[in-house]
Amino acid sequence: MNQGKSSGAPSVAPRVIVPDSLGPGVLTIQQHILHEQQRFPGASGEFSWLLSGITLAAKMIQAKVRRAGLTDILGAPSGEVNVQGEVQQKLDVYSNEVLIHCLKVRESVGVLASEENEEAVLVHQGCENAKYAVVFDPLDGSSNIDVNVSVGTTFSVLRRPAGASLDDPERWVLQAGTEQVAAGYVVYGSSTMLVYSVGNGVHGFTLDPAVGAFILSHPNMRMPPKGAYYSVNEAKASGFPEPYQRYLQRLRSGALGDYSSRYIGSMVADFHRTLLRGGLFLYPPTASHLSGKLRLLYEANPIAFLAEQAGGIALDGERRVLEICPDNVHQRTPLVTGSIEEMYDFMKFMGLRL
Ligand code: AHM
Ligand code: MG
Repeated sequence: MNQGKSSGAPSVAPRVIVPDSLGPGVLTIQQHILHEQQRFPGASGEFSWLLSGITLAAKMIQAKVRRAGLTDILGAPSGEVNVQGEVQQKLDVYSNEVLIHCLKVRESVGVLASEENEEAVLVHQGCENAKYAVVFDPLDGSSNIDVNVSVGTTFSVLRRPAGASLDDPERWVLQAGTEQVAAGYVVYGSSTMLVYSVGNGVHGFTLDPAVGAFILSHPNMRMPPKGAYYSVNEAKASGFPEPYQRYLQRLRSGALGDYSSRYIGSMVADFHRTLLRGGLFLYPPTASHLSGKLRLLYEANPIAFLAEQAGGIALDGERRVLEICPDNVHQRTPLVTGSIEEMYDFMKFMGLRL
């Protein structure tokens, strides 16, 4: 039989269509990231590899969080405080170590900055060619750790600025939130969910503990245009600037609709509800934190990026959070974020035009 060897035609591998009975219904976060990467011509896969470091860390942290009451991981190590002067919990310290461990071996990562470390640190391995900095709060909602209430992890990925030297890691991270190339959070709640964006919408993945993979459960998340909840630490309201106090009175008055309050005290969990159900999350300036309590780079910026990507708005009370040019790694900011209708109403009430 003529095998076609003499014709000179290139041999063509027979085309086999592999049946996929699961169909597109089961998409892991790794598959999703690879798919997103195809949008960037010339993408080398480094970015996907970086994000897989975050998903690995998230799985390791959630495993510890899930067993927290069974192991000696609750509470504070003797007398440790972080750079904010706040008591560090053992889980804070563990989560920080896990993220550093999982990210520092990614060659594309040059600089890491964390709520738990005083300075932005240069990652030694492979940083000559490194393209990215990653900033994170390893475990947000520390006051909730010991009482079995949802906590989270927030992260933001920034591109190395042109000409930024290895001697100046701060320059890598002191960038406005508009420069984020990816941002997201993990919420360790009734399930573990990772929500992220690379600037092409917001996508949510639920960890399937039986499989050990984050599975796409919430594609193209959109914040409802209006909600029925507002979320703020009302116990501190007498220390809020007076316009905020009057605005809360407006929300309670029913002028904008019938609202209930919800406040968990873990920003990630409070924002996650706001993303799914709409409404407002506020952390205004207070008597003890005149610039607000939340940290700009690794708390407010990722949340603001996701809020805008999902069709919401995020302000520091005066301007877009994402437009703030930081001068300090641990800089704080007020944060008001939520659905478009409530945020327009807030802006009108405060006399803001953006
Ligand atoms: P943390 O990083 O020490 O956990 O602090 C941040 C948390 C946020 O998750 C939350 O929104 C806020 O602090 C709660 O603060 P408060 O107890 O003052 O309401
Ligand atoms: Mg924290």
